[in-house]
Amino acid sequence: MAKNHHNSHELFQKAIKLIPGGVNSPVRACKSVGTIPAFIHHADGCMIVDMDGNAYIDYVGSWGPMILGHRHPAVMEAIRRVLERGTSFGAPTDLETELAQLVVDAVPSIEMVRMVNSGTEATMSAIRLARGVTGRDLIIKFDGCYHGHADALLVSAGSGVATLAISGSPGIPDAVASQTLSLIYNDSDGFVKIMDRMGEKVAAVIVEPVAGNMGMVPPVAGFLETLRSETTRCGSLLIFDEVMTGFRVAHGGAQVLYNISPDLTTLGKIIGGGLPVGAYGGKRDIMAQIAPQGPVYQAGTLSGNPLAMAAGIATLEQIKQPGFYEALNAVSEMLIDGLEAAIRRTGIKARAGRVGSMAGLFFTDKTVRNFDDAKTADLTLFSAYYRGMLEQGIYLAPSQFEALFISAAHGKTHIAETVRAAEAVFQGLAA
Ligand code: KE4
Repeated sequence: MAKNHHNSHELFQKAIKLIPGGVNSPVRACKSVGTIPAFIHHADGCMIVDMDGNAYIDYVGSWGPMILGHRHPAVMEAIRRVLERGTSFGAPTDLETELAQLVVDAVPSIEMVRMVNSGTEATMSAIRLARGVTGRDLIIKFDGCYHGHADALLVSAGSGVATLAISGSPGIPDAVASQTLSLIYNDSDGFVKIMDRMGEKVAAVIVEPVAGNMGMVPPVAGFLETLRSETTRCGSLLIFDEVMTGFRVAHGGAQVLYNISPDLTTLGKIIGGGLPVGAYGGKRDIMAQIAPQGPVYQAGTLSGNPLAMAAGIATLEQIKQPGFYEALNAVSEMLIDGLEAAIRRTGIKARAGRVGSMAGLFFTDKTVRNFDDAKTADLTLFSAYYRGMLEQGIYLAPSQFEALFISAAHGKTHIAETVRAAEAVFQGLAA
């Protein structure tokens, strides 16, 4: 029986009168998949429940933070405990140092770290720091990679920009946009050619070490190594944007998985356990340039917020337990194996893949290595798949250019149900 979305419809009609597009982040509007957003009432474990009482198996996980699943007891207890002390002080607390230590212990390239309130703030600050440290202006990013909505980075971006086919955005001065070059992801030769020509002007190269904002696209062999060697050769900084991959694809992030040591790393999502947190960190001599220790200014009223720190600490304490990633990756493998079997059985034109518990499904039979490849995906087919899966009780990111996230709360029964639903939807689409 078709799900009832009456309350979500009513709430959306109210929201669009007061909030642009009715949402506080564009991709949530579900415009590209032809539906209105389900307004959520609550979530628990791997399940999310909307305002009409419809329950779904959740593969968005708040776009990555909920690696433990929703309302994990340790996270909820940590927030309750700190709540008794207050909500915000605008002064240092022991909690910030505790989370900083957990990050430094886990991420090999980070010796010092600064907390901010979002991934955008983290990448914006890392870019400013790289420009301040090198005295150079030019930034290199890659088409389809999304690093938040700071002016310098909102060019040829992925995620919502790709979903909404916004090429950059009005409001970004040419003078700013011209200082950012966007190259082809996984194109090592093209990158070397640019660095040969202008490497000495490049302040930083920022990359998603596993792309998650053009759909999930892993680095091809040698790509990250080339970024590392060329930036070292040219005196530019290499920034790994691990807002999505950090503590997701491995405990130490993609830099551990691929054994690359960036100069700066940006983090977010998981380190906040669902509360607003971002962070940037790196070698001591670089981070020492940040105010008030150094001259590069960056600040934030709610940076290091005690509740957010508590949620992050509780989350990182859980995921550092022995066996956490092995178990999470085993369940993730089950999902991909199941989807691939369903694709074979139904003959639907689609490709599934994963890095750790960050997964992707492209509606194309082409191997996807960059944004142009990703754009060969059949968006009409994806939209029908999205709507079909929602009706089957599976909650996915409403865009072909996003990733799926599996949490520790996803069990074998949830995966089996997801694969069953996908096969049923594929059958209908392939017919
Ligand atoms: P926030 O400013 O949204 O916290 O983080 C920006 C960001 C930076 N870097 C990477 C690699 C990211 O994936 C993100 C944000 N991710 C998107 C999901 N694709 C957030 C979802 C949204 O925009 O609502």
